[in-house]
Amino acid sequence: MAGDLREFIRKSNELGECKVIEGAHWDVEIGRIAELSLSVPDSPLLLFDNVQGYRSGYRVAANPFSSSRRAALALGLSLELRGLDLIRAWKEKLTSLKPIPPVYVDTGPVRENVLLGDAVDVLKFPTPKWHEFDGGRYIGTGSMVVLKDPDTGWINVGCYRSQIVDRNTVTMHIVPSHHGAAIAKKYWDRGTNCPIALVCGQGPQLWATAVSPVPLGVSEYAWAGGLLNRALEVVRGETVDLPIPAEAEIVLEGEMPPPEKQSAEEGPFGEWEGYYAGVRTPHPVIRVNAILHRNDPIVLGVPMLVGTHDDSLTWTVDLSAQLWAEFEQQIAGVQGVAFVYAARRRPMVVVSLKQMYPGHAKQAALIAAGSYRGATGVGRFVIVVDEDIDPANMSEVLWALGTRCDPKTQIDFLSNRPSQASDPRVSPEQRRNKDFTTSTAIIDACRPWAWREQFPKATKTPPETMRQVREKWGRFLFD
Ligand SMILES: Cc1cc2nc3c(=O)[nH]c(=O)nc-3n(C[C@H](O)[C@H](O)[C@H](O)COP(=O)(O)O)c2cc1C
Ligand SMILES: [Mn+2]
Repeated sequence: MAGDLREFIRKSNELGECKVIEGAHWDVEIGRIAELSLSVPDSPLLLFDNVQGYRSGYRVAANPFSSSRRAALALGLSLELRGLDLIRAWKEKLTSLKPIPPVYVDTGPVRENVLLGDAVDVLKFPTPKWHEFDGGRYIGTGSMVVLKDPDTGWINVGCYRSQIVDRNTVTMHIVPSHHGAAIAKKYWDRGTNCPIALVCGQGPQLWATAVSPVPLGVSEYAWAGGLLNRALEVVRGETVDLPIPAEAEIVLEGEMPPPEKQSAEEGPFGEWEGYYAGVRTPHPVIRVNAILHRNDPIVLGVPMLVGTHDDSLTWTVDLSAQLWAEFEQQIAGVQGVAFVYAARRRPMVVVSLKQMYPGHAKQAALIAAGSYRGATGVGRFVIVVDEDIDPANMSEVLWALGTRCDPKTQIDFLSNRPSQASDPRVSPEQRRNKDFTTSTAIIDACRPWAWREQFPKATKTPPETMRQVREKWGRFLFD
């Protein structure tokens, strides 16, 4: 399994899935190249070197998880798995995962360069302005933020974006429902600054964990250790008492003053939904007191581009598997769960269900809509399909929708559901009232339970039979 970011890049290269691109400009060009690359499936990791105006060796890695094989590599799964098989394998692994707490070591590559005082300059790194109308350069996209609960000592790691303000100031953007927001507030309520470390470039397990709905009170570091099958090595921060991954690329250490004391304009940013929906508003800042970085550091960039194909498959796979695991705690019959990348993942989820009793489909939909792992924000469409439909195959899902769903009787609506400022469909009036809510459609695209036995038989050949046909005849068609 790949440990740090460099090992992941090396292994990606061995798979023939890494391209080095030289001479691109940080000002929108890197973002556009990364977006273009996502127009084909299973595109390579892009490593930008010799970025215009920057030293050779100071690099940006983009589209890290834009192929099934690299998603499997990151999650420690068999590289041949794809689609629902990949989601299933990850669900099985995460439900048996045993967290392993991190261990402190004296030093590590992250301490190859320790910058303090006047030497602190975040502009040293070739940080992209990712999208044309972004309000600034975002050093924190594929990043992770380390915070400590002042009451319990619990260490939380989450991915929250960060924009450069000046050489020693960056912004911090944490959605109020996320763990990081609750921790920062505890410091601010006491009138103190919140110690923080922003890691820009870390191994794939840490990334996958930072963006995963790991339960409250469980440290993402321990979760990543479980995933690595060994304790993650951390060093103590130079100016903050926080654990820092020993093999991280770049770390900004600092403090977040209460926002009423200091804040800075943030945004707009090309949001994950694919719009500049959030306006430029004051946000908390990190006063950067120290920078640690490796020689020839690599900024990991995951700006959530709207490509034809997924640039963060690990995230899509994890969200789907987490919700599937949640189902297994609650009801029988669920055959698979998949968030839909093209609908920007969270707004649309498909659940495949073997119906076993009246009302089963609606119950499954409500669980998907209501669980923390399924519905932390902008959940707009829940689609339930029968067990013969692969929820990760949109062609099959649309077949079910087009042929088994009577819209008037099989679609229900919920209202006042959690959304957030990045949601483009929050109306101007809602936005003024800070009413960040959405409605949700629950679409039952299953054969109606009451007369399912009379539902016309499908013409589609079952997969087992088709496998036999492929074995016998496939070579005439596909070789
Ligand atoms: C590329 C990417 C960018 C993200 N940016 C943010 C962000 O700016 N703010 C935020 O609160 N969550 C953001 N998230 C979502 C959180 O990282 C994710 O929900 C995570 O589980 C939160 O961790 P926590 O529950 O420990 O706070 C982002 C996720 C991804 C994949
Ligand atoms: Mn957390």
